[in-house]
Amino acid sequence: MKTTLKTALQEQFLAEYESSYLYLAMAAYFDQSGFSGLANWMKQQAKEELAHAMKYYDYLISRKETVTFAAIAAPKANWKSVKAVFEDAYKHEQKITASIGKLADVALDQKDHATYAFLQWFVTEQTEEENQVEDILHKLQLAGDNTVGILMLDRELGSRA
Ligand code: OFO
Repeated sequence: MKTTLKTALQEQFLAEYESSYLYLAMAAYFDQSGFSGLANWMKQQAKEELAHAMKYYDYLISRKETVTFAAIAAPKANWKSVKAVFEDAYKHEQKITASIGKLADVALDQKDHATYAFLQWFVTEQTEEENQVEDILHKLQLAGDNTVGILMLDRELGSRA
């Protein structure tokens, strides 16, 4: 595998851990604010991100490439509202979608079809992740400052397993 592609995959492995860390920080913010359902949703999301990281780990190993480790920056810990948390989550997913798009471009550029095929799962997954967060944001927009509406969403998101 060419160095640029290998480095990009190693960086994405780290980015998935960063995502997990960010969502766990969001979960803690919700738990500490009394929204256990929203916290549950974020904890499940944090677990999914770890599973994504492992896909990169396994792929690098399967291609006989090195898995590299680096420090993970501390995520933000405070937000001004429930909506602000999901706005950040949405921006974060858009950023991840863009970086997977770039990774796929590099794979195509280098005619590494195996990596390009591997990345297709993530391309599909990102559409789903962006849609899920967008849907929650839409519900929060409808709820506005209505606490009952936010508590109903808290109950709904508490069932994510
Ligand atoms: Fe790994 O999908 Fe979100 O960031």
